[in-house]
Amino acid sequence: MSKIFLPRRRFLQISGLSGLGLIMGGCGAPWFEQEVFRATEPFNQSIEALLLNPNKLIPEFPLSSIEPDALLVNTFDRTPVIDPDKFRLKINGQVDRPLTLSLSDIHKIEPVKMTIRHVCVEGWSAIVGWGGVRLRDIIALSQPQKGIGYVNFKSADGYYESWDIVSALHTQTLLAYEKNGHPLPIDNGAPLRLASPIKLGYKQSKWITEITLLKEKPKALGYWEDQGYEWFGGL
Ligand SMILES: Nc1nc2c(c(=O)[nH]1)N[C@H]1C(S)=C(S)[C@@H](COP(=O)(O)O)O[C@H]1N2
Ligand SMILES: [Mo]
Repeated sequence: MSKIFLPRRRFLQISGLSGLGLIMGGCGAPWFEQEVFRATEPFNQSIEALLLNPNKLIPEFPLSSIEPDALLVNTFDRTPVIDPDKFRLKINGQVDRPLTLSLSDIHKIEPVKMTIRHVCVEGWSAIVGWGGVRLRDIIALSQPQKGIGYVNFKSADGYYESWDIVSALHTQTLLAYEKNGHPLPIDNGAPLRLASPIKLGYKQSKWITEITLLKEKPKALGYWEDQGYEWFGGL
C-alpha cells in the first residue's frame, strides 16, 4: 500500500487554508471541475439543473428543527469495528496524487455544518445536523485527471456506492464526522460517512474507507442499485 506523505504546509496550501482563498470557492471553479461539467452528459433533469447551476444551494433547516430520534439506523449487515487511530481514508483512481489520509489530516480541512432532511426510500425521514468536510475539498486534494465523471465509495461493512461527479462536487455534499453537534455515532457511520441534501439515503455511504475517481461508470453501481434501486437516487 503506497502512502503519500503530505507535509502540513503543502496540505494547507492545496486545501485552501493558507489564506490564499479556497480552491473551489465562490467565483472560480478549478480547471478539473470545468472539464467535468463539459464532459458529463446530462442524463436527467436533476443533473441538468445541477449542470446549469452546480453551486445552487439547497435550503437548510434551522437547528431548532433537528429531530434527534428520527434518524433510524439502517444497515444492510452489521456495524463494522474501526480503530480511529489506525483508520485511513484512501483517495485514488484516475488522480495525479493518490492520498492516504488519517482522521487528523481530515480535521485540518475547513469544517462545515448543515441541517438537512435525510430521506430513506423505506418510508421515513429525519432532519439531521451534520458536521464534516466538503467532499469536493478532499477530491481536489487528489488532483483528479481531466474527464472524471464518477466517484466510487467503498465502506468497511462491504457496502459500495457510485455517484455522478457533479453531485459529489456539490457544495453541500459532505464527508461527515459529526451528527447533531456530537461526534458521529458508530452506528451512523463513524468515522466518516456521506451526507448530502441532493441524494436519497441509500446513496449516503457510512464507514467510508476508499474514494475512487473514475472516468467511466463502474460496472458495480452500488449495493442496492445492483438489486434494482435507481442509480442516480436524486432528491
Ligand atoms: N456502509 C453502509 N452505508 C449505508 C447503509 C449500509 O447498510 N451500509 N445503508 C444506507 C441506507 S439505506 C440509509 S437510509 C442510510 C441510513 O443511515 P443511518 O443508519 O445513519 O440512519 O445509510 C445508508 N448508508
Ligand atoms: Mo435507506
